[in-house]
Amino acid sequence: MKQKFDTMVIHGGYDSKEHLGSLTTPLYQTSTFTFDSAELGELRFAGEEDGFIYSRLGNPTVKVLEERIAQLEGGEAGLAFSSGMAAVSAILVALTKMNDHIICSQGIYGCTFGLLSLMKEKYNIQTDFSEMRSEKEIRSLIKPETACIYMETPINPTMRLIDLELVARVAKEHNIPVIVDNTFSSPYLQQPLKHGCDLVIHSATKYIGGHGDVVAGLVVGKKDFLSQVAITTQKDIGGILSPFDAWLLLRGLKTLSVRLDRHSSNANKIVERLKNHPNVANVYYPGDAEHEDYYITKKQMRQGGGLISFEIKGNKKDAQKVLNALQFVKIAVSLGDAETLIQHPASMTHAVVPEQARHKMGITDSLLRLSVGLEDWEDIWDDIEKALNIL
Ligand code: LCS
Repeated sequence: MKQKFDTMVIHGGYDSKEHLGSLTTPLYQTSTFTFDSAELGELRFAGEEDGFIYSRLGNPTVKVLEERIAQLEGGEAGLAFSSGMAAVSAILVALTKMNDHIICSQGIYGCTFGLLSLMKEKYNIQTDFSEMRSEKEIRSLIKPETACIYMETPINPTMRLIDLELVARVAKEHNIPVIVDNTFSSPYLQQPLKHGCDLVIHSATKYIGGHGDVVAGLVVGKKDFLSQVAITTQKDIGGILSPFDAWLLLRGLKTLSVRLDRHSSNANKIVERLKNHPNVANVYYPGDAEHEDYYITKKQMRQGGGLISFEIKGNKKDAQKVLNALQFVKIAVSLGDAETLIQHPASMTHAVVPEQARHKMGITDSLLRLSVGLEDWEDIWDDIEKALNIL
């Protein structure tokens, strides 16, 4: 019987019988693997015999993680990378060639935007940014050279959503692969492949790891495609995950569901209070029934998750004042950790995005992004409320 999600986060891809009965996945902290004979070495390099060769080409600890994330996303195969950006860049390099075209969500993590700008500069790969609100809007952007559709939903940091089924439907008509950066949701809250998308990317640095101690990336998709990526862009560009980081992610994953339940319930309570605070202008949270895109949340997300963005009544200096007044909520980029983190996207995660493009994305100077942690929500709110009260 196919295991349920909460069982797969703990057991997926691992059989203790294959590892001397070790309950937890052993850490194969090795750079290389010995061959019993020269001939066996030759067969392994030729792909005619299963087995490990060298840790850039595959490692048993990393392999368990790749199988587990594939199961959790409901995909055929997984691939692990040294960072979320290593995953994003490997997939975009694998799917595009010079003079191609990409359709991307109107709103994207700052470094992904930076990568798309680099690809335009170096290889004349043009990107059209789109809100992807309707089939018509997406269809109007498709060209013969459109190589892929790339999106985040929820979008970092505006928390706008995109209807996965709608985009996948249009893309299918034209045979264009759809890539979804699922970092903000994790597979517990949203599984894009089930809605017809082709590839899922994670900055595993965030909810997958969950403890703020790893930088990593994961991709899930079709086996044939990812096997090709493994022996081309991943092997030759080389942004592979270390065995120890894979081991930390396997440990973090075991509590994914319980962590996300708590992140979401804490966030729900903070959202209600933020909405009623006199110094807060707008609150953006996918689990809020008043969110503009709530109808999409209901279609494709289990819960709202742990991230809230909100605009204060004031300017950039006021936003910075609020951050500086916090006592235990930490000013830091990254998200999905046990600790509550807050940052100012316009001057931090999205500072690399030119001002005009930033405004198009909806990132104002008064916007703050809060990654609600696992602490007692009353303590989190107490700190935030006091900081807001100084305005
Ligand atoms: N995709 C999304 C949606 C992200 O938020 C990030 C990092 C990445 C990809 C890249 O992953 P990394 O290479 O860092 O593992 N987002 C960050 C953020 O919002 N604050 O700090 C990093």
